[in-house]
Amino acid sequence: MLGVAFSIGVLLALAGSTVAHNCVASYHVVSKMLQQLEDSVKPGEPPNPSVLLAMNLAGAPNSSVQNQLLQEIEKEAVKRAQKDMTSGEVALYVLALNSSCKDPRHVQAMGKSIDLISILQEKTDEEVASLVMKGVPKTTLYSVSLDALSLCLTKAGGYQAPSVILAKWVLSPDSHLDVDTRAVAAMAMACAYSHTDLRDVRELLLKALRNVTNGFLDEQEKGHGMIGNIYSTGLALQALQATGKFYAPREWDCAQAFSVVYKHDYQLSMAIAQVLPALAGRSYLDVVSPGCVKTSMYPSLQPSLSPNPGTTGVHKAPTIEVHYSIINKLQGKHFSYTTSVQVPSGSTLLKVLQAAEAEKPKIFSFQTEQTSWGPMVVSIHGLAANSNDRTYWQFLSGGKPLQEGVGTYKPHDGEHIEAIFSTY
Ligand code: B12
Repeated sequence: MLGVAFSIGVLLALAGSTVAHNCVASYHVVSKMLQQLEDSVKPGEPPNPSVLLAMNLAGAPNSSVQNQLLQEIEKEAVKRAQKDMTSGEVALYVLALNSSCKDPRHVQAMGKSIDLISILQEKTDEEVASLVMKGVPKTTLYSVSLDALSLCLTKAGGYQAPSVILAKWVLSPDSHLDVDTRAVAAMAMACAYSHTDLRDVRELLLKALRNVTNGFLDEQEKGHGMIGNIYSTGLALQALQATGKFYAPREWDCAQAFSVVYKHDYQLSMAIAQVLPALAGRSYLDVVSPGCVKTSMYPSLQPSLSPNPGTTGVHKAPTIEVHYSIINKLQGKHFSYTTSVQVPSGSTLLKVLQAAEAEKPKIFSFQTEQTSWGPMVVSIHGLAANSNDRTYWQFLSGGKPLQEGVGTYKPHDGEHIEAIFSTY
């Protein structure tokens, strides 16, 4: 557990309670999540810049884990940024380095030095060119939002064009952007708004920001605290933390939104990393350059010596039956296969896919790739997702898309899961 060095005033006001005070969660909640993030950092695994960013925004003490993560991030950037990273990944690396007071223009590792800002500018220009020529970004509008946000926060050029494009998408009645994308776009547009003098651009950004933030407040009211789903709510809360002036004089009932988040037991470090800044009263907009992170509401949190909870005894779970279909009506030779497998109750969907593959390997073969959200299914029955033609394997239950991936989702007895080759 992280604990102890907490100023008496804040401690008295917050400790022991899970109620939001001025849109800041209790110390208990924040320190538990920080501990979960710390525990997620494993040597030898690809570093996650969102985790470092969240730790810094939540005011984590400068621990050896953070330093180790920072070094891995610098190494990974030098190794992969130019050739293998998407624009959004580079943007997250820039935010993480900035939040650790490191200059992204001079990232040094393994005897080499790279300028991550120029790389980000180049990759953002490619996204903008694709949007202008083809009407879709090279990757996704979520990544373009991260690009614009990151360039704007580092006061580098190249954020205005993507911010204007994002504003137009937000305002277009048929664009249907998901909550996650609107949230990051709102943070990017809020940054661009405060750094531009052009009247037309400011007016457009203002309109888009009012649209997104009021839309979130409406969705929260309808969803009794939830904005989108439990995983998008964190980013929406960050956006609402940072954009108060765009929905004023309307008030935000942050306690209602926080209470939904408190009830959920987030397990994935990526999910925690997106919600934690908001619970600590911060957002990605608090990464400032130069200057790292704006002063925290929380004084430094210090690690205590409490041991990790031990593992409990293993019980043999009863088995459940899950029906599983794979369907391609999109590309090449169409196919549709269904099977039923028995797995121990409480198994993840990944276990179902593995059981199906073990029983009928010629039909239900599949491949995954490790990502920041866990294993992503990238190929089934030899048919691979492809970012150039914007295809992916979508997972549904009862016709509705799952809100979790195969590594987390736990099907129930008799459930029918479909994997459908789709476009995004
Ligand atoms: C864009 C996006 C997608 C795109 C990615 C396309 C691309 N090539 O970029 C597509 C449409 C393919 C996609 C698919 C899915 N997604 Co998605 N996606 C996002 C979104 C909006 C942004 C991700 C991103 O670009 N990050 C920025 C880049 C720089 O970081 P990155 O680490 O390189 O991003 C990669 C991973 O995020 C990965 N990815 C995207 N979604 C998912 C979902 C899972 C479960 C996994 C393991 C990986 C993964 O693809 C990105 C590009 O390679 C996030 C929102 C969020 N809050 O993060 C949801 C989000 C991550 N997705 C989610 C879900 C549920 C899915 C699906 C399971 C939906 C479904 N019912 O099928 C599928 C994955 C199924 C599978 N095959 O395993 C959830 C995950 C929640 C959770 N607890 O696991 C999120 C948080 C949205 C939400 N609020 O519900 N997604």
